[in-house]
Amino acid sequence: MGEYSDFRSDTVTRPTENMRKAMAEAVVGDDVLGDDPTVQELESLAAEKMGKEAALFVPSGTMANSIAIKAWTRELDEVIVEERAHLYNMESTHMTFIARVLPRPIPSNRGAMDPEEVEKNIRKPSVHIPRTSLICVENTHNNWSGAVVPMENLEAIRKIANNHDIKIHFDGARIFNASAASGIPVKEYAAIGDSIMFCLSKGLSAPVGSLLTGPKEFIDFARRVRKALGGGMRQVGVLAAPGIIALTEMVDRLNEDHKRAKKLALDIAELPGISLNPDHVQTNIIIFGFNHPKISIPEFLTKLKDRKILALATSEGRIRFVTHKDINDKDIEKAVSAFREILG
Ligand code: TLP
Repeated sequence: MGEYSDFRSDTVTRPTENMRKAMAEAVVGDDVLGDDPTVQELESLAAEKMGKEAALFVPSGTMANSIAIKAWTRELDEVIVEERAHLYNMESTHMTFIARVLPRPIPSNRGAMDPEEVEKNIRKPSVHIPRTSLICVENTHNNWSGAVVPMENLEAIRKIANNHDIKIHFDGARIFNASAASGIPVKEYAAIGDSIMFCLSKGLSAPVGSLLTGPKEFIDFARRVRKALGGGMRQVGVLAAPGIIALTEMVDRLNEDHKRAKKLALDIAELPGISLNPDHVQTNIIIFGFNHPKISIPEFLTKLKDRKILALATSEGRIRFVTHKDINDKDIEKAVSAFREILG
């Protein structure tokens, strides 16, 4: 992307020098046959970091979520999801397409579902209606501007799940961002979920991959589902190697991204046409409403692009900026100047 400042997502980061070196030097085997030592190392590291028995390396966050839902449910079941959840809105309907279960979306306060509301939506057993078998939570919450969902809320939902013998799957695509922002160790968040997935290719800057973690029996089954979905990969140690660097070298810098996002939010919040509460920017995602008397969202994005700045419109008519390793202080200054110039 050269001279562009690319705020579209933290997925756009390029691998670090150490990652490229690790890829070149990775010892590999055939992972479908179970003998790629670099993948094994990454999976052990992931399981250890999350405090779970086992982990599975998958190509994407979407595949991790779809496998988890498939593995925890069966047809005729229903899954409680937060209404703006990524796995419900942005993953091409795998809940119905792959797991063949019904989503039951419920509203939230910036990603935190009211525990009473969750409990009310758990179905009573009946021949007429679906069985509630799973609750999904997400943290940080992408579509709530990267909000950190409070631990007390997650714990209250865990209690309810226990009382009703229901599993929890945790979409922790950006769990390391949540932990960096709140100071709560990732293991404590991970303990909320029977399973948790996280992504290597977002804030942690690896080129590809996510890890699904959970009990050994669940991961054994997940491995079969991954194969059935065509996600069995062979000498994939070359992709696991940068993942190991992501986990060992890239976690401690996430608060830099959060600080830059906050700075950008504070500097643009008062400009005409923008509706944004900078207090709501807790991590690296800034989502704001845009309603300008003279400029539409596509026009605004084009004007930004003319100034070598890339951002995305969300499906609900808002604009999203994301900070990451390849965004520095100069990119923030450039964006703020462009906003001022365009919006006046
Ligand atoms: N999010 C992407 C896009 O929305 C597709 C992004 O740019 O933020 N869970 C969460 C919370 C996510 O934000 C994403 C990706 C996923 C799951 C899916 O991961 P991938 O893109 O690897 O399938």
